[in-house]
Amino acid sequence: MLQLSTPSLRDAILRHLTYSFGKDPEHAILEDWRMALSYAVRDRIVDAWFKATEKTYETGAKRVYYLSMEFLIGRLLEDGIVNLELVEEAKAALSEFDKDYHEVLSDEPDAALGNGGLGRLAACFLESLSTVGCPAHGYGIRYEHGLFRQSFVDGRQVEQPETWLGQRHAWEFERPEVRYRIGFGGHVDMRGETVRWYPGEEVEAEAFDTPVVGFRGRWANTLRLWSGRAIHPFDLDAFNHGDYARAAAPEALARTISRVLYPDDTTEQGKELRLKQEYFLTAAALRDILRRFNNQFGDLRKLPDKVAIQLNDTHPAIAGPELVRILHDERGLPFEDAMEIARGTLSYTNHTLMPEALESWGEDLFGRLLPRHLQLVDQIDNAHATQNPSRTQSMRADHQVKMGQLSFVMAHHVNGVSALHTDLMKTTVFSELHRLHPDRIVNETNGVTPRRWLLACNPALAGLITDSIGDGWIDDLEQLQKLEPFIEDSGWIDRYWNVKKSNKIELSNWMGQTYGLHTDPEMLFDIQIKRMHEYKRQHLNIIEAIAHWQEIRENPDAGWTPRLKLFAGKAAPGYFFAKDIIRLINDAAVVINNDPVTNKYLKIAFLPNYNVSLAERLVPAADLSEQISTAGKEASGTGNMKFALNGAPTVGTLDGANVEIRDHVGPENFFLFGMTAEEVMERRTVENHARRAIDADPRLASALKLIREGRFSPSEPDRYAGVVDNLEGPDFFLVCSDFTDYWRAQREVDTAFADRTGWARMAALNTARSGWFSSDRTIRGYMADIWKAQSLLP
Ligand code: GPU
Repeated sequence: MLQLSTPSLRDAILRHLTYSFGKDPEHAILEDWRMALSYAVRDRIVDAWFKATEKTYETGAKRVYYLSMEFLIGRLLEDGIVNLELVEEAKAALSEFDKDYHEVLSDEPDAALGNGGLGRLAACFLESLSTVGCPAHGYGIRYEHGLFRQSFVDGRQVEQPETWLGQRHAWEFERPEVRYRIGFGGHVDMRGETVRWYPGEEVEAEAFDTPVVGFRGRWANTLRLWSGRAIHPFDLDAFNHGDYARAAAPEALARTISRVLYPDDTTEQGKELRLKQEYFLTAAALRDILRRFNNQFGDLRKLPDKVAIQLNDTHPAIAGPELVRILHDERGLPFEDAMEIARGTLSYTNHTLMPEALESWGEDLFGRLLPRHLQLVDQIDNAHATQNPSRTQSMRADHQVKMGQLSFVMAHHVNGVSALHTDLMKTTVFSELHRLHPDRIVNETNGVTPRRWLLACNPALAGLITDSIGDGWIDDLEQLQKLEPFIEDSGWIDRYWNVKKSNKIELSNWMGQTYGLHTDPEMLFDIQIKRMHEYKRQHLNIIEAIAHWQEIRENPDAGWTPRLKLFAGKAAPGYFFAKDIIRLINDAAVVINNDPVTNKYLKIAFLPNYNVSLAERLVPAADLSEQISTAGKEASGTGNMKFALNGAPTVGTLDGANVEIRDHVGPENFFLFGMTAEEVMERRTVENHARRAIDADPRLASALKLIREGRFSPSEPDRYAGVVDNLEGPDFFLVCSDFTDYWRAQREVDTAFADRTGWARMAALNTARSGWFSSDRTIRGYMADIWKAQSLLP
């Protein structure tokens, strides 16, 4: 391979500034500096990338393909700098040009190609796959517009389009030579044994590659995103007739397919364009995978030995029928063999049990867009029924195609994302399929990458840890256990506490400058950041805050623990209840923050436009992590892990990975409250459960009364009538039933926080015992249990 000597970062920045961007230091704007630094870093990543690719070819190793409709990668420059251990060099180089490192990093727009946990998990997985040296590709869609930008007008959420490509983006390589035609609609031609699909409409998928570098630059994988283009981009005939709109129409239509990310999190949209996007991603990825496999190995029967394809939820579930179609219709393998090869290659991760998120498509729409695939789904379903005579549920009931069942049947392994979630999969949604295939479901509890979620976002804590136990923890996070002996040392605990304090001061200053929000870093920083959803129960949090406010007002001098409650999160644009909760929090914040009697003790803020970068600011400064979903509803959670790792104990329910976090950090370092998943199911059957809970708790009753009477919306007193009606009536997510115990847990938090040393120890124990929640551990689990893939690192 071509060997070039590596210039110093300073020289590389100057070269790129000059020759890639045509600026000298005097005329360069911030974006030029950001781009020049990015290119300088990118050059080094490319070196690692080529080496990894060579090694993968040389060894003929099995490759992993992670198919996901979302990759919530955020900013990439700091990731690259941190993973290549260039932080000090980059700071020094920039300061030679009088540029501030953090200012340059902050110029990069977030790539928000995802909604929430599922998309961020995919991004953490990519980084861990590279860090552990597993040959892998991520496949996704290059949305022109990622998740919308959120702002508030009179407390209400307003959505604006996001335009991450509006500024220059440093990380992708366009691959105009990698293009596939993707078809939709049309008809199926059956001639005896030979079946052919003739699509009625075609678009082209073009590849854009982003290298993803692992820690210390020892390995790099590829994120390949597909962009839609027209096959014949321009209708010259229409143009010549003066019809310019019609002339440009083919291009506009084709580009629509990768235009925007659907802004729904754990709810299904069921729109035609969404199904098109799903097939577009999947079909392009499979063509690419098979081309690469063909070049290197050829014999399709070896596919399961050389290729592992992971389906991130059911969104790419069409991969099952598509792979069967290619192997059977196009390559001529018998249907049964095609099935076996496809199943040997595919595996499926389930991320929710909530019925509204389980994808299913009406057969009319499905058959219109993918006529051959509908036939194959039937054939797959029939074969499965024949092989399993005791089966009662079809994936084709009610004129629907049920993507969860299809994915299960087409996968050699199906995994849940936390121990509790996996158990519930076996007993609820997939109980029949689990009975028929008892070895198929496995658990792989989620994790987060410690490079981004500790080393990069919390340099002060990372520094203390490395000072104390060396830097082996960065890619072997369980080494954090070595911190435990230090926790007995009061001098060390002081240092730990000072780290947290400095992070809180930094956040406070930033919030002051950015939002004009004045906060006292001495307060307990209580943070709930995640998508807005009834099951995540941000309303439980704000109702408790209102009740607490009342209590402080009644007795202002009772020595309250001062608390700052921070919220952030987006609601799907069509999810009106969730938007009401945002508005309620904003309205309540105005009233409570302006109460001179109480505002030393309680302050509330909802920060707009939650994204990965905002999380990176908030997580290191948190004292308390709110993980308060209705038990049985949050598949795992991953924010919960980021907080624990950064020394914020959890107030939470026994839901998702909270259960495992509590097991690891110890029950005495976790504020547990609420019903268990089993008790939740019981409680739902109790008549008037909400009413009973309200009647039993005057604090809850009076908080709900204040909301109903318009205490927080004086100009429109019945603004929240709908919200309160829901809580007093169906209250499906059992806010009222869990309120009293939540309130108790919060008072325990108050008492515990008043003991500074005790709290600091608890926080430090959370850090020391969170090592298991590294996504490196998760990825090694997938490699061993599901993919049978090897690391290629020495
Ligand atoms: N999740 Br389904 C999403 O973020 N979006 C989805 O569409 C679906 C699930 C989340 C789960 O809600 C969360 O509990 C989990 O930690 C995360 O996926 C990653 O597994």
